[in-house]
Amino acid sequence: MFDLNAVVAREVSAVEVIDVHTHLLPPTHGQLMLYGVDALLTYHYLVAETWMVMPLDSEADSTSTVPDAPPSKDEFFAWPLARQAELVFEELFVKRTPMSEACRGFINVLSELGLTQLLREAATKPAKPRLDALRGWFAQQEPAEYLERVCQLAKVKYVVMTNIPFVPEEAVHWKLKTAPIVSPRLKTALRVDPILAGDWTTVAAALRRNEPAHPETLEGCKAYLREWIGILKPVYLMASTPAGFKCTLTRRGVGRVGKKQRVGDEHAEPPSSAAGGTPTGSDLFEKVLLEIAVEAGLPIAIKIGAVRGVNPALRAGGDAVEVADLSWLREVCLAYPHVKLLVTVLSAENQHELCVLARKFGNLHLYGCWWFCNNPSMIESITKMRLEMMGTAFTFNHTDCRVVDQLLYKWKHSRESLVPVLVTQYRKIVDAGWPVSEADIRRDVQLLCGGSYEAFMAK
Ligand code: REL
Ligand code: ZN
Repeated sequence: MFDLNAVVAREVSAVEVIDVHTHLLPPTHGQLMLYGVDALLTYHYLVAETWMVMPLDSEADSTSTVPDAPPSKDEFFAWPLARQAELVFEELFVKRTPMSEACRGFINVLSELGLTQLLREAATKPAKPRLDALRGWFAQQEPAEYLERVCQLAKVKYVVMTNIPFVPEEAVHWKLKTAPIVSPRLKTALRVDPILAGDWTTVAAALRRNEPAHPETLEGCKAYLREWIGILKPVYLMASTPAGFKCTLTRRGVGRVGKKQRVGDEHAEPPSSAAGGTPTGSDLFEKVLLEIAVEAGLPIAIKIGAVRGVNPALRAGGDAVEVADLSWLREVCLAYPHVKLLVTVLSAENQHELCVLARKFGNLHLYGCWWFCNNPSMIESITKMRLEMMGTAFTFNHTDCRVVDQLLYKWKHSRESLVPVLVTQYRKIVDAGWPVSEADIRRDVQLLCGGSYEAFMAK
């Protein structure tokens, strides 16, 4: 028998991964493609960690004339990005040991780029600004080439983006005469959170603003999604659920993908719409998103368990987690057997139940260790359970990167976590008498890192 540990480590480090969900945007989106030292340090994970150690807002005196007096959160966010980054670096890397996963990630990004020496110099400089030399290095990178270089270094075949037509600054890039040149490393996904959130104000505003405008009705909403599917050609539709989300189905989705859905049940109008009110998230999910998914033959990627804006002052860093009730998901899987659902959950408590559901429904594919679960200890325990319950029929991880360079650390850390878990599982099979070959290991690693996702998408 070959050296199991060495072969698994070799295959995991060599595999070209598919990153099934990120927030990266193409170079043609200009400033919206984030990369470099300031974007890395102002990642909301690090900003939230910084505010754990800053004085309380009430202690921060905005009128203080003392140089370097601590800012309030609002002042901090009003600062130029470079100044915010200097503060984060000072608090988390200079005054303290950069112990957390996100801090280690920043160190590893620079190490992968060969910039460790510049980082050390930054940390030992006598005063701020500490990061100018690093800033200078990133300023020399040409965005499109840099994206390509990072993908090669991180061994990422392609990433799926998050494309949000509801955000005007993003939408504008897709409506230009010269359409955005999307690198083959970037695939599109149509993100529609306001629909699941039942945020009719945002939806209606987008319908009005769109050129051409669409009527502010469920039909108008479907027309809007059809138009954006035409523009983006997404690989899937995606939404995260609002806290406490439930969907009460009023119809049975017996339609096959690519065909118009047959409506089985005549009392189909949601009570709120029937009463002339605005539709709920449940209405919009059923009567708009599921219908469009059936019609366009597109999977829906759902992210469950975030509680948005628990501390609004922290902006993107202010979201938290809840244990979600997944009973509605069970109903949807059953009622819409031909709609493919890619699902991830945020709470540790929901992971086991989701594994069970994935075993029950061939139209549910489980992907990634999302956000607060994307730490080695969690990745290892969650992946161990998934291998035990699902074999290789799931997608091991996604990065959720917002900054291009993060691909370097997030995949490095994920690969590190996968090796011991796989080795332990293989050992058990080998001990039981099954001959695991090197080719088996290569195939399994490929399945876990994108192969199972592509097989599911091709179903
Ligand atoms: O796609 C999402 O809903 C989340 O991943 C984001 O809202 C979140 O801020 C993200 O950066 C987490 O990793
Ligand atoms: Zn995300």
